[in-house]
Amino acid sequence: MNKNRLLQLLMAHRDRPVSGQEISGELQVSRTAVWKQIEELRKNGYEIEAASRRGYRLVRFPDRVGTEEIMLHLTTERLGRSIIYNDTVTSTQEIVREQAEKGAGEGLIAVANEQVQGRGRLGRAWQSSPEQGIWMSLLLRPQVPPRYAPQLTLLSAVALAEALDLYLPEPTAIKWPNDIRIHKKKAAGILTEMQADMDEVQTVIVGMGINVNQDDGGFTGELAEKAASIRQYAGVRQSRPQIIASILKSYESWYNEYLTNGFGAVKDAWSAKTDTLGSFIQVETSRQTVEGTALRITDEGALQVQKTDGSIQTVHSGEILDDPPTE
Ligand code: BTX
Repeated sequence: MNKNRLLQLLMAHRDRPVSGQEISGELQVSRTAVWKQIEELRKNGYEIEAASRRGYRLVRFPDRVGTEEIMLHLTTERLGRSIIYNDTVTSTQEIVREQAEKGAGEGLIAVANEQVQGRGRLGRAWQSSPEQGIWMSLLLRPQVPPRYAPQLTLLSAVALAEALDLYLPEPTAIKWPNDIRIHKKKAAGILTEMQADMDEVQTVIVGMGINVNQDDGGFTGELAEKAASIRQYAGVRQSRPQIIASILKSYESWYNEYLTNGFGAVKDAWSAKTDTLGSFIQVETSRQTVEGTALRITDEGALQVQKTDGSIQTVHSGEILDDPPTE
């Protein structure tokens, strides 16, 4: 029997018990098979009430980010329809990269409960503690020229920020290019790694790290000042598989929009959701530090900065030096 179908049935009837007979009729299996699967689910941390004669009721599901838990919430057509879950990995980026090299298709995701070598941009480390967050990588194979890579970076930020807003009392803001912040503290980061030949992108692996359930003591060292979790602002623990499903839903709809109509709507949404445009910034690029007012995003996805001498400089990638967090 498909465990997932049983779970879906129980999920759909969380307000009342479903009888063993009803389940066995619906799923075309024996009542003994139903009972065995219920036991199996319980072993995996599902709390299922069983009232004699009346049936089974799902009371609580575990906060696991396993394949079944994600599938239970997933409403996408393509993204996340193939899932690789591991409890502990070095980095989910590596898992997807290996699969991409073997020819895996667009939409594959790798998710882990913990990363021991989670990484950020420019070789920085990304803290990925067990149970606390979403550590996930997504494989894309867009047929676009490599110079459009910054557009995908901005698209990822829009998709992720919009999904996280569903769980927060006030909206997140994007810091160029793709930090998702709450009160200027980083709640999520995105790492976009691309492989391309001269004129076409081969693979893009989008790594998303989202702080979900850390409490006030959950960040230590420099992160105590700089990082935030959804729980800290939402007030209660959040369901990670549900958030994953929301992210993939939002991502799929922005990605479809982008592939069909181009970068325009993404650019507008990003520009409306950032707190970078209009601010005075210092951007460190690989060659220099550019200082001035962040003006706009170009059609290719680069950032234009107006320097104090009035000249305009276009920055394709870099890092904005930090402004202090607000409470
Ligand atoms: P980034 O280079 O913008 O941010 C890295 C910096 O953010 C670190 O130097 C540190 O100051 C801070 N930082 C580290 N961990 C956290 C955290 N948990 N919350 C807030 N701030 C933190 C951002 O890089 C890209 C992060 C992508 C992470 C995903 S997780 C799934 C995938 N696998 C993987 O190894 N990386 C990606």
